[in-house]
Amino acid sequence: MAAKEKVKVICLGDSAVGKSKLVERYLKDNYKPQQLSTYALTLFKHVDTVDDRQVELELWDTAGQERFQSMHSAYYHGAQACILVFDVSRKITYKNLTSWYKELRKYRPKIPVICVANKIDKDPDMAGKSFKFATANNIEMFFASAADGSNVVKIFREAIRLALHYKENTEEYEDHVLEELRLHSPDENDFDYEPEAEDS
Ligand SMILES: Nc1nc2c(ncn2[C@@H]2O[C@H](COP(=O)(O)OP(=O)(O)O)[C@@H](O)[C@H]2O)c(=O)[nH]1
Ligand SMILES: [Mg+2]
Repeated sequence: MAAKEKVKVICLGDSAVGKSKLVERYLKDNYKPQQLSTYALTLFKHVDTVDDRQVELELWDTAGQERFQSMHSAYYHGAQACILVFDVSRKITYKNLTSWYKELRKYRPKIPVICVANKIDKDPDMAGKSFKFATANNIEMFFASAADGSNVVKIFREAIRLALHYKENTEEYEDHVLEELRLHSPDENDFDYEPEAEDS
């Protein structure tokens, strides 16, 4: 049998929009988080079948750091797709998509993004509405409910599909160069874990 393809997909969005619930819904019985406390993230490995191909998914979920409106660069490193979530019942989480998207693009300029309007069970009238953020950035948009499971599996499979597509159509050296450029351009907004570096 051919070796399994591997993809890394990351979840982004404000605190309490339902990222972890969506992941949990998707993984169901396989929900075994590996907490990496250093980076404030949770990592899941899961094998899924998409278009008759077995894919080893590495799914990254935040574990609190998103409260600071920014993630460590390691979170973005090597990601091939991003699921960007907001809560339809809290407008601010929609507004903040812009800053999440900006940070994502700083590290991963070209990876595919899926925008998820979650908690649609709370406000079914929102379903079908078009959201400027998604149309303006030409991002695929899904309405979901982690509570009742609507669209959840579909979203993750679509993310895997897009990640595979990205992997197959982006030369590895190009990806590498983009990341190197990023790593070597200092940015004052970079999060630094060294407490010594804080005051100057
Ligand atoms: N009604 C409803 N509540 C949800 C949904 N998804 C998540 N929640 C609730 O929202 C809260 C935050 O969810 P969580 O997954 O921890 O959000 P995270 O911080 O983005 O990971 C929890 O109380 C969830 O039960 C949903 O689709 N519908
Ligand atoms: Mg969470």
